[in-house]
Amino acid sequence: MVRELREALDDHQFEVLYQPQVSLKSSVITGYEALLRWRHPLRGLIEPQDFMRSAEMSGLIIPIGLQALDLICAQIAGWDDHLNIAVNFSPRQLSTKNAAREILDTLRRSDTPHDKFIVEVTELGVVSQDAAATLQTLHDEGIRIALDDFGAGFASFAALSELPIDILKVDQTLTWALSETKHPRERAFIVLESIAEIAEKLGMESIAEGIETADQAAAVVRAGYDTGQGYYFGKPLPTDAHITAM
Ligand code: G
Ligand code: MN
Repeated sequence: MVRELREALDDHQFEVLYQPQVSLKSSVITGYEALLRWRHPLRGLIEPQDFMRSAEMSGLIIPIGLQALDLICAQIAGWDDHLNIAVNFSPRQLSTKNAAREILDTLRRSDTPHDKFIVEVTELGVVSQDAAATLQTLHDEGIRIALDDFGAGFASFAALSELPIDILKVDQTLTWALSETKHPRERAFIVLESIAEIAEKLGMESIAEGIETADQAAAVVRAGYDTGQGYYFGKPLPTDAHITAM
Protein backbone atom coordinates (compact mmCIF):
# COMPACT_ATOMS: atom_id res chain seq x y z
CA MET A 1 0.00 0.00 0.00
CA VAL A 2 2.77 2.46 0.96
CA ARG A 3 4.60 1.96 -2.35
CA GLU A 4 1.34 2.46 -4.21
CA LEU A 5 0.58 5.62 -2.23
CA ARG A 6 3.99 6.98 -3.20
CA GLU A 7 3.19 6.26 -6.87
CA ALA A 8 -0.22 7.86 -6.43
CA LEU A 9 1.48 11.01 -5.20
CA ASP A 10 3.93 11.07 -8.13
CA ASP A 11 1.19 10.34 -10.69
CA HIS A 12 -1.37 12.74 -9.15
CA GLN A 13 -3.96 10.00 -8.64
CA PHE A 14 -5.76 11.93 -5.87
CA GLU A 15 -8.99 13.68 -6.71
CA VAL A 16 -11.29 15.94 -4.76
CA LEU A 17 -15.08 15.89 -4.61
CA TYR A 18 -17.15 18.76 -3.21
CA GLN A 19 -20.27 18.35 -1.08
CA PRO A 20 -22.58 21.32 -0.47
CA GLN A 21 -23.30 22.76 2.97
CA VAL A 22 -26.71 24.43 3.17
CA SER A 23 -27.99 27.12 5.53
CA LEU A 24 -30.96 25.64 7.41
CA LYS A 25 -32.33 29.16 7.88
CA SER A 26 -32.26 30.35 4.25
CA SER A 27 -31.75 27.09 2.26
CA VAL A 28 -28.84 28.79 0.45
CA ILE A 29 -25.59 26.89 -0.24
CA THR A 30 -23.01 28.53 2.04
CA GLY A 31 -20.04 26.48 0.92
CA TYR A 32 -18.58 23.07 0.18
CA GLU A 33 -16.56 20.44 2.00
CA ALA A 34 -13.67 19.09 -0.06
CA LEU A 35 -13.49 15.29 0.17
CA LEU A 36 -10.39 13.41 -0.93
CA ARG A 37 -10.58 10.31 -3.15
CA TRP A 38 -7.82 8.11 -4.60
CA ARG A 39 -8.41 7.07 -8.21
CA HIS A 40 -6.44 3.81 -8.22
CA PRO A 41 -5.47 2.67 -11.74
CA LEU A 42 -6.84 -0.85 -11.16
CA ARG A 43 -9.12 -0.69 -8.15
CA GLY A 44 -11.04 2.45 -9.09
CA LEU A 45 -12.13 5.13 -6.65
CA ILE A 46 -10.94 4.52 -3.06
CA GLU A 47 -12.43 6.29 -0.03
CA PRO A 48 -10.13 7.91 2.56
CA GLN A 49 -11.03 5.40 5.29
CA ASP A 50 -9.41 2.69 3.13
CA PHE A 51 -6.03 4.40 2.74
CA MET A 52 -5.77 7.00 5.54
CA ARG A 53 -4.28 4.57 8.07
CA SER A 54 -1.39 3.66 5.74
CA ALA A 55 -0.96 7.29 4.76
CA GLU A 56 -0.82 8.37 8.41
CA MET A 57 1.51 5.55 9.55
CA SER A 58 3.95 6.09 6.67
CA GLY A 59 3.91 9.88 7.06
CA LEU A 60 2.82 10.15 3.41
CA ILE A 61 -0.29 11.99 4.62
CA ILE A 62 1.90 15.11 4.85
CA PRO A 63 2.79 15.38 1.12
CA ILE A 64 -0.63 13.96 0.15
CA GLY A 65 -2.36 16.63 2.26
CA LEU A 66 -0.31 19.41 0.68
CA GLN A 67 -0.88 18.12 -2.84
CA ALA A 68 -4.62 17.90 -2.14
CA LEU A 69 -4.64 21.46 -0.75
CA ASP A 70 -2.85 22.73 -3.89
CA LEU A 71 -5.44 21.01 -6.07
CA ILE A 72 -8.38 22.34 -4.01
CA CYS A 73 -7.07 25.92 -4.09
CA ALA A 74 -6.63 25.71 -7.88
CA GLN A 75 -10.10 24.21 -8.39
CA ILE A 76 -11.96 26.74 -6.24
CA ALA A 77 -10.20 29.77 -7.75
CA GLY A 78 -13.09 30.37 -10.16
CA TRP A 79 -15.88 29.89 -7.63
CA ASP A 80 -18.33 32.51 -6.51
CA ASP A 81 -16.51 34.36 -3.73
CA HIS A 82 -19.23 34.11 -1.09
CA LEU A 83 -18.72 30.33 -0.86
CA ASN A 84 -16.77 28.75 2.00
CA ILE A 85 -14.39 25.87 1.43
CA ALA A 86 -13.86 23.32 4.21
CA VAL A 87 -10.81 21.06 3.99
CA ASN A 88 -10.03 18.01 6.15
CA PHE A 89 -6.60 17.82 7.77
CA SER A 90 -5.19 14.87 9.65
CA PRO A 91 -3.82 15.39 13.17
CA ARG A 92 -0.49 14.03 11.89
CA GLN A 93 -0.27 16.71 9.19
CA LEU A 94 -1.19 19.46 11.65
CA SER A 95 1.47 18.20 14.08
CA THR A 96 4.39 18.83 11.73
CA LYS A 97 6.53 21.81 12.59
CA ASN A 98 5.92 23.81 9.42
CA ALA A 99 2.24 22.88 8.96
CA ALA A 100 0.80 26.36 9.56
CA ARG A 101 3.37 28.05 7.32
CA GLU A 102 2.92 25.53 4.50
CA ILE A 103 -0.86 25.88 4.62
CA LEU A 104 -0.67 29.69 4.71
CA ASP A 105 1.87 29.71 1.83
CA THR A 106 -0.43 27.56 -0.30
CA LEU A 107 -3.38 29.86 0.40
CA ARG A 108 -1.31 32.93 -0.44
CA ARG A 109 0.00 31.46 -3.73
CA SER A 110 -3.56 30.80 -4.87
CA ASP A 111 -5.08 34.00 -3.42
CA THR A 112 -7.50 31.96 -1.31
CA PRO A 113 -9.08 34.32 1.26
CA HIS A 114 -8.65 33.25 4.89
CA ASP A 115 -12.21 34.17 5.84
CA LYS A 116 -13.60 31.64 3.35
CA PHE A 117 -11.26 28.83 4.39
CA ILE A 118 -12.20 26.27 7.04
CA VAL A 119 -9.87 23.67 8.52
CA GLU A 120 -11.70 20.49 9.61
CA VAL A 121 -10.07 18.32 12.26
CA THR A 122 -11.30 15.10 13.75
CA GLU A 123 -10.38 13.01 16.77
CA LEU A 124 -9.11 15.92 18.77
CA GLY A 125 -9.10 13.71 21.84
CA VAL A 126 -5.69 12.59 20.66
CA VAL A 127 -4.52 15.93 19.30
CA SER A 128 -0.94 16.88 20.13
CA GLN A 129 0.40 20.16 21.51
CA ASP A 130 1.99 20.81 18.12
CA ALA A 131 -1.34 20.36 16.29
CA ALA A 132 -3.03 22.66 18.81
CA ALA A 133 -0.37 25.31 18.12
CA THR A 134 -0.96 24.97 14.36
CA LEU A 135 -4.71 25.42 14.87
CA GLN A 136 -4.11 28.51 17.01
CA THR A 137 -1.83 30.08 14.38
CA LEU A 138 -4.35 29.42 11.61
CA HIS A 139 -7.21 30.72 13.76
CA ASP A 140 -5.23 33.90 14.52
CA GLU A 141 -4.86 34.33 10.75
CA GLY A 142 -8.65 34.49 10.37
CA ILE A 143 -9.11 30.88 9.27
CA ARG A 144 -12.04 29.06 10.90
CA ILE A 145 -11.56 25.71 12.65
CA ALA A 146 -14.27 23.03 12.53
CA LEU A 147 -14.35 20.10 14.95
CA ASP A 148 -15.44 17.20 12.74
CA ASP A 149 -17.33 13.99 13.60
CA PHE A 150 -18.21 15.37 17.03
CA GLY A 151 -19.87 13.02 19.47
CA ALA A 152 -19.09 9.65 17.94
CA GLY A 153 -15.49 8.77 18.70
CA PHE A 154 -12.55 10.49 20.30
CA ALA A 155 -13.92 13.99 19.84
CA SER A 156 -13.82 15.32 23.35
CA PHE A 157 -15.72 17.96 25.31
CA ALA A 158 -12.41 19.22 26.71
CA ALA A 159 -11.39 20.25 23.18
CA LEU A 160 -14.40 22.60 23.04
CA SER A 161 -12.93 24.83 25.71
CA GLU A 162 -9.21 24.25 25.08
CA LEU A 163 -8.98 24.72 21.31
CA PRO A 164 -9.96 27.66 19.09
CA ILE A 165 -13.00 25.97 17.53
CA ASP A 166 -15.44 28.03 15.45
CA ILE A 167 -17.67 25.32 14.02
CA LEU A 168 -19.06 22.14 15.57
CA LYS A 169 -19.92 19.35 13.11
CA VAL A 170 -21.99 16.66 14.74
CA ASP A 171 -21.18 13.15 13.49
CA GLN A 172 -23.49 11.60 10.90
CA THR A 173 -24.27 8.58 13.10
CA LEU A 174 -26.05 10.96 15.51
CA THR A 175 -28.19 12.26 12.64
CA TRP A 176 -28.97 8.70 11.50
CA ALA A 177 -30.07 7.82 15.05
CA LEU A 178 -33.10 10.06 14.37
CA SER A 179 -34.41 7.38 12.00
CA GLU A 180 -33.23 4.38 13.98
CA THR A 181 -35.95 1.84 14.80
CA LYS A 182 -34.09 -0.11 17.51
CA HIS A 183 -33.47 2.84 19.86
CA PRO A 184 -35.72 5.62 21.17
CA ARG A 185 -35.73 8.43 18.60
CA GLU A 186 -36.71 11.01 21.22
CA ARG A 187 -33.35 10.42 22.88
CA ALA A 188 -31.50 10.84 19.60
CA PHE A 189 -33.27 14.16 19.10
CA ILE A 190 -32.46 15.38 22.63
CA VAL A 191 -28.76 14.47 22.15
CA LEU A 192 -28.65 16.45 18.89
CA GLU A 193 -30.53 19.38 20.39
CA SER A 194 -28.19 19.52 23.40
CA ILE A 195 -25.10 19.59 21.18
CA ALA A 196 -26.60 22.44 19.11
CA GLU A 197 -27.27 24.30 22.35
CA ILE A 198 -23.65 23.87 23.51
CA ALA A 199 -22.45 25.16 20.14
CA GLU A 200 -24.74 28.16 20.33
CA LYS A 201 -23.69 29.02 23.89
CA LEU A 202 -20.02 28.81 22.86
CA GLY A 203 -20.68 31.09 19.87
CA MET A 204 -19.93 28.30 17.39
CA GLU A 205 -21.74 27.53 14.14
CA SER A 206 -23.42 24.11 14.34
CA ILE A 207 -23.49 21.73 11.37
CA ALA A 208 -25.43 18.46 11.16
CA GLU A 209 -23.84 15.93 8.81
CA GLY A 210 -25.19 12.85 7.04
CA ILE A 211 -28.71 14.20 6.42
CA GLU A 212 -30.31 11.74 4.00
CA THR A 213 -34.06 12.32 4.33
CA ALA A 214 -36.56 15.20 4.54
CA ASP A 215 -37.55 13.99 8.03
CA GLN A 216 -33.94 14.20 9.26
CA ALA A 217 -33.61 17.66 7.70
CA ALA A 218 -36.77 18.83 9.50
CA ALA A 219 -35.55 17.35 12.80
CA VAL A 220 -32.13 19.05 12.71
CA VAL A 221 -33.85 22.36 11.92
CA ARG A 222 -36.03 21.83 15.01
CA ALA A 223 -32.94 20.86 17.02
CA GLY A 224 -31.49 24.29 16.20
CA TYR A 225 -28.68 23.54 13.70
CA ASP A 226 -27.41 26.41 11.57
CA THR A 227 -26.17 24.35 8.64
CA GLY A 228 -26.88 20.96 7.08
CA GLN A 229 -24.84 18.57 4.96
CA GLY A 230 -25.68 15.17 3.48
CA TYR A 231 -27.04 13.29 0.49
CA TYR A 232 -30.46 14.93 0.97
CA PHE A 233 -28.91 18.30 0.00
CA GLY A 234 -26.25 16.98 -2.38
CA LYS A 235 -23.72 14.21 -2.88
CA PRO A 236 -20.00 14.89 -3.21
CA LEU A 237 -19.33 15.79 -6.86
CA PRO A 238 -16.35 16.95 -8.97
CA THR A 239 -15.94 20.72 -9.12
CA ASP A 240 -17.03 21.05 -12.77
CA ALA A 241 -20.39 19.47 -11.86
CA HIS A 242 -20.99 22.31 -9.39
CA ILE A 243 -19.77 25.06 -11.69
CA THR A 244 -22.25 23.86 -14.34
CA ALA A 245 -24.98 23.71 -11.72
CA MET A 246 -24.39 27.29 -10.55
O1 G B 1 -15.07 14.41 6.83
P1 G B 1 -16.02 13.34 7.31
O2 G B 1 -15.34 12.33 8.18
O3 G B 1 -17.24 13.91 7.95
O4 G B 1 -16.47 12.54 5.98
C1 G B 1 -17.77 12.17 5.72
C2 G B 1 -17.87 11.08 4.64
O5 G B 1 -19.26 10.67 4.56
C3 G B 1 -17.49 11.53 3.24
O6 G B 1 -16.58 10.61 2.67
C4 G B 1 -18.79 11.60 2.44
O7 G B 1 -18.64 11.09 1.12
C5 G B 1 -19.75 10.71 3.23
N1 G B 1 -21.11 11.31 3.30
C6 G B 1 -21.45 12.61 3.16
N2 G B 1 -22.79 12.77 3.29
C7 G B 1 -23.32 11.55 3.53
C8 G B 1 -24.65 11.06 3.74
O8 G B 1 -25.65 11.80 3.74
N3 G B 1 -24.77 9.71 3.95
C9 G B 1 -23.71 8.85 3.95
N4 G B 1 -23.92 7.55 4.15
N5 G B 1 -22.43 9.28 3.75
C10 G B 1 -22.24 10.62 3.53
MN1 MN C 1 -15.08 16.49 7.38
